[in-house]
Amino acid sequence: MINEKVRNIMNEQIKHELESYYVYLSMAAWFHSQDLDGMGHWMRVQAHEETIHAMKFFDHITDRDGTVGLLDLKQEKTAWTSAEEIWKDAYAHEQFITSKIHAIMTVVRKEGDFSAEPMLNWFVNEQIEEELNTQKIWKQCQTMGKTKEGLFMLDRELAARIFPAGSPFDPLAYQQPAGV
Ligand code: OFO
Repeated sequence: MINEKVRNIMNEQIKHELESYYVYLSMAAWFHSQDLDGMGHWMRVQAHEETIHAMKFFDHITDRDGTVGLLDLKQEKTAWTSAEEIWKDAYAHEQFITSKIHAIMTVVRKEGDFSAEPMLNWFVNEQIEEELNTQKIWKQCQTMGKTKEGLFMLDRELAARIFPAGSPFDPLAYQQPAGV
């Protein structure tokens, strides 16, 4: 059975992961409104990944006989003035999420919850990648993204990100085969 303190902080993390989903979906909407569809696509894939993160915590609590209690979601920002601003925010957001994951690890260790540590280690590693990806694109925006041509080139590159199989965010995933 899951320890109550660990359950509570993981329950809160479900909210943070779903808020991440919301943040990235808003960012996708902004990019699409600016005809930066490659960046919009990248953000849609990211949004989908965040729902997977939320469900990892959801399942961990449930599998250990705990009860998930979904909390209200908060949306801080829905408009930006440039692509560079968005990528800067995305990187800052991932740093915030890393601090939350580390806070959970602190509680897990303090409570001696050996069953939670392996799944949490997955998130510790994942956050290295999350920060790296957003920071890298933010940096590219500050260099090649300064010109219109450079920004469109970067946009095209980011269109190549692949959706996890069957993602509901993938416009192609639910397309009816021809003739059906
Ligand atoms: Fe769930 O890692 Fe991003 O936010």
